[in-house]
Amino acid sequence: MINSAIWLSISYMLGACTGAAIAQAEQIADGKCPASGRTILFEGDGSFQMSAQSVSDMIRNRVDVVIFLINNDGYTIERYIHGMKARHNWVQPWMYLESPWYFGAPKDDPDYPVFTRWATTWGELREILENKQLRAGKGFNMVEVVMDVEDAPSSLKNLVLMVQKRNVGGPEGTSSEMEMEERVQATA
Ligand SMILES: Cc1ncc(C[n+]2csc(CCOP(=O)(O)OP(=O)(O)O)c2C)c(N)n1
Ligand SMILES: [Mg+2]
Repeated sequence: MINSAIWLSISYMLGACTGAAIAQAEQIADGKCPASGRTILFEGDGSFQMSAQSVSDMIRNRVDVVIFLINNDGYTIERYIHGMKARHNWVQPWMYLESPWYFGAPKDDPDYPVFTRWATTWGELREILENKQLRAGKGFNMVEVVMDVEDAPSSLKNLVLMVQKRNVGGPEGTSSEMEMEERVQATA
């Protein structure tokens, strides 16, 4: 597993995923990796927008990949750190699932199938996860998972709170810190 550590450089994972998938295909061909091996990427919408042209490289190199694109309308981690209402944390809503077509993916090529789906509920996601083509991981597979703007794991919310408290340096909270604490409690 390759993990982009929290709040380090975003967006390189699309390129890293391309390299990992090419390496995995070579290892499968050499018998060094089980043939059932798959390359699966979880990518934020904001991160995707910084290096979307990697999809072009994936298609050009016929990379077998499964991408889960987490669409929460922008930079949610930044919202938690710098404020929910900051305008610069929103990104232009793209038609993410059109990206393979824009970058010239083959239509109806059995050697390189393209699978795209959109999930807005758990039920839709569960159904997509049952799909045989997605599970096989062959070709270009992309699932756009739509989330609420403020949806984030409690571990992230608590981390942000802890860092904010440490940065303030005193026992008294600032108003934005207290706002954040209320928000964490409200959404826990
Ligand atoms: C190269 C780079 N630019 C900017 C940042 C600052 N930054 C950290 S997280 C983030 C937003 C990530 O948005 P997204 O991928 O949509 O993830 P989300 O938090 O919404 O799940 C930004 C801009 C960074 N870490 N690295
Ligand atoms: Mg996002």
